[in-house]
Amino acid sequence: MNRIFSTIRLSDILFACAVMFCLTVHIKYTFASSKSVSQAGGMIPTYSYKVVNVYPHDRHAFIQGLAFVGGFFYEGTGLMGRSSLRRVELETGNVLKIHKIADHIFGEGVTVFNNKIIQLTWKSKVGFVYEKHSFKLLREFNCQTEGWGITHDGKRLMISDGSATIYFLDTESLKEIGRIPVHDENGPVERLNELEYVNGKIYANVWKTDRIAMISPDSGRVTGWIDLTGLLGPEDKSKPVNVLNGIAYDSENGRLFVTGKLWPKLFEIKLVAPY
Ligand SMILES: [Ca+2]
Repeated sequence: MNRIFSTIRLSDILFACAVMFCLTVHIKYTFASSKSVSQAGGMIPTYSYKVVNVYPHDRHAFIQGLAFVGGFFYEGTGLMGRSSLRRVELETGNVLKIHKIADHIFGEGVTVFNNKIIQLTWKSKVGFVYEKHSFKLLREFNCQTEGWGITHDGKRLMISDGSATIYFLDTESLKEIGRIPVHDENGPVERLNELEYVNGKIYANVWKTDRIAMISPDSGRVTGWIDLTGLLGPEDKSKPVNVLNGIAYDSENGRLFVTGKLWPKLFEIKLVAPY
């Protein structure tokens, strides 16, 4: 009797241990999973901003591309019949040089790579390469996607097409050499627009928002957000303005500039960390 009782007790104990072990493993992985998701979401900081300088800007310029090189802005403007490439003076907003694009083409992003300017177009599946100083057209090239924003990291071009994908292009052949899907903790980040490469990150305007995504070029992960709500005041909206679009980085002096489509002002800002 005692032997049977001992056997039953031993099996009960083993069964109880097995149940406890399974419960422990389940609870551990359940909590670990929700914790990592929570931490991933909570760890993406949202930066605010401080305005350092305000400069006048041509409010008729439907800004689709913005770059700052050698003390000047290089701008690409859009809309049918109003698209152009411009060299613009920082302090005054004066247009120092302009190249108008054919009326049937909608101009998009621009970037300056060495002594060349590369300009995208929206749906024409063509891009332009100009000599930086003279704006002489050096070549045209084919685009596989719509053209929205463009920037570079010194080694490759980076292009957006309004989706959640950043495409990398070879700087000579202008052919695709890779791509990354851009995402945050909620999934793909769509409508990536004007781009700027800043200190190892790709900054991207998100179309129809006041937000800029800071993207890792290696993983496509959004590592931070910039919230520019309120940058353009009500006094600047007496005439029609469109969305925030246009980021330029002065890498020599560490200045970050932003503007928008049909905005009468261009801002130098500093980012303010959330903590
Ligand atoms: Ca830019």
